[in-house]
Amino acid sequence: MITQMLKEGSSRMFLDLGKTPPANKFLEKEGLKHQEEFFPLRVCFNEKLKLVHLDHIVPKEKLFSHYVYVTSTSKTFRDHFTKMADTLGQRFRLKKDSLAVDIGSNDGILLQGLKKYCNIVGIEPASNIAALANSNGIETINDFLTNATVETIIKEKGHADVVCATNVFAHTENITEFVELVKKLLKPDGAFVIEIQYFLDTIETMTFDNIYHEHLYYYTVTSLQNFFNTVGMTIFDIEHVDTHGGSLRVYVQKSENNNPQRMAVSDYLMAEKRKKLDSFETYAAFAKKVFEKKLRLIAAIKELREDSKRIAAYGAPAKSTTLLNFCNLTKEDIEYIVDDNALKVGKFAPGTHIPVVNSFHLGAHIPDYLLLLAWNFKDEILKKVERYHEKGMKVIVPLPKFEII
Ligand code: JHZ
Repeated sequence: MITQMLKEGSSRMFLDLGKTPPANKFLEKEGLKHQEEFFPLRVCFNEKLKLVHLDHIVPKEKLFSHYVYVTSTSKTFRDHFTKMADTLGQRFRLKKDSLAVDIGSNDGILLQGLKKYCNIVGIEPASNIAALANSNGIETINDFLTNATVETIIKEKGHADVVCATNVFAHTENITEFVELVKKLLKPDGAFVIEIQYFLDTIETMTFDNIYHEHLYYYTVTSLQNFFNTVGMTIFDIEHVDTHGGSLRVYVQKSENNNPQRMAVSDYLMAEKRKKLDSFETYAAFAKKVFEKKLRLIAAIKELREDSKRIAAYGAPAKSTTLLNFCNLTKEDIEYIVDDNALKVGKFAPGTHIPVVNSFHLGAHIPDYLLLLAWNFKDEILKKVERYHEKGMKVIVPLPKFEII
């Protein structure tokens, strides 16, 4: 088990982001009266596995049994997953009697696209989100990936041609057990397709706010390959995708399945060696720059506040919990956060207690500056706030590159 290996192995911490609440634990008004739970957010490098990981694990039931993130909120993601469904449908020649399973299927946006090719089923641990998917006609089992879930699917629908886990694999503590269940679920020649944030991109773009308790592991191709080799699986292709500041789509098969490995895999491995992703010093240098970014942002906000400028924010993504808490920005600095996800509106941001409002509020209370916390949707959100921008409201983009537009 990888967590066991990590405990035995030599992991060294390189970045301490302080204590933060779970990134998606938005509070109801009532919840403000109670003490919130904060957990250490520390990042380590394991020399043996060349793997970056958190050293404090928040139990998964606390994070995922009720969820507020709805994938389809942004057009960018609706388009991304619709396109991904077509890529998989065509690449694996999925047909009416094929089966695609999505683990952590959220509101079912990927399966919605796959449905026109083959049979589908989702596995989603958050009861409210699974109910949403089912009500949208996407058959979804409300559970984590367990042996019982896998057996039910095999019994009712057979083995899977494709199993997907997008933005789920980095969230899973016991990946050995997880992958054993995926292998059981897959046909002998089936494909396991994951999407993960790529830690090389995180380092190069300095998008450190993507570090929060839901993400236990921060993968590179080197660390992924090291892991898959221990469980009889082989990476046979990799594509770069530009979600979340830079991610990888990784195609994995059972090792006995000998599909030729695409050049992309060795290209990534060589590039990572060149960029010294196997060395602790690379990560220590990244950590140093994280603190420089923090100081830059705090200084800019403080200067504006001293100048009596009103600041609000757009987007209450999970990553904003890291950024705001790490930079000690509170409701004294940021008046409100606009989010288009109805499950977040009316609540208060974890740790900072900044109120989350809908976009009508922005129209009625136009600030001097709008901090773009969902910086990964810069173009989509800039379009939405264009008319306020034209009236003089400025937009602060905190990451990857600090800029004021
Ligand atoms: P977004 C999610 O992280 C959650 P987050 C999860 N834990 C994970 O692992 C990562 O993805 C990878 C809002 N928004 O997608 C919607 C608008 O309001 O960057 C979201 O609240 N209007 C699974 O939460 C937030 O911004 C808009 O027009 O960091 C974006 O969250 C748009 C475009 C977005 O993921």
